Amino acid sequence: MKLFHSHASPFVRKVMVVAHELGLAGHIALLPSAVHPVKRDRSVLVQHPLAQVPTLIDAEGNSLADSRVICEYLDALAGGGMFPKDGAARWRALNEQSTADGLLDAALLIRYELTARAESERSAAWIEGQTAKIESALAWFEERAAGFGERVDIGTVALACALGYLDLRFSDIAWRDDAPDLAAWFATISERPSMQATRPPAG
Ligand SMILES: N[C@@H](CCC(=O)N[C@@H](CS)C(=O)NCC(=O)O)C(=O)O
Repeated sequence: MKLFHSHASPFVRKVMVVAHELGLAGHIALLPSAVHPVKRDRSVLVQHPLAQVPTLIDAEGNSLADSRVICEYLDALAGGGMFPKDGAARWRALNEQSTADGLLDAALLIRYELTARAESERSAAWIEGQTAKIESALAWFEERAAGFGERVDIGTVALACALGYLDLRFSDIAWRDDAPDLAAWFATISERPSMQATRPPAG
């Protein structure tokens, strides 16, 4: 399998953490990409119309996007492990994944506002709205963090990757100040080999 990736992408990181946890990381060759919402990367575009990372090319040459589909695909390939099979545990993990991904979508919208748009086109109200979304998602997770325990599934992995991205790109958001339980939980899960192996380079 091949994966179009970028070192800083939190969605790619989620896929690779899942791959490490499932023992599949060694079967995935990383392909470089230069994806951008405006200047699209044609090498990814010819494989998938959204031209985003992560995009996976499977062993038969089929392309798969996005991170949720790729993670579920890898989980099926490995015979399960990262997606609780049914009942409340499944809906909880999927809902946590959606919320963590939504937090990341808001963070990326801010990032693109600041890096892909001319200064004269930027909207302070837009950035404020997306920041509020990040803050309310963090508060939602803080309410739940004490109950995470040692659970490692698609919900907690998505959250860990989202928090890692905030630390990488939004160090001005001092999220630990208002989320002590989340901070303690994140420090522990960050020690896992899967998280260590996928740590983005600083900068
Ligand atoms: N929902 C997608 C989001 C992927 C995404 O936003 N990837 C970013 C990089 S972190 C990207 O490819 N940006 C370029 C673009 O949006 O065209 C997923 O879960 O994979």
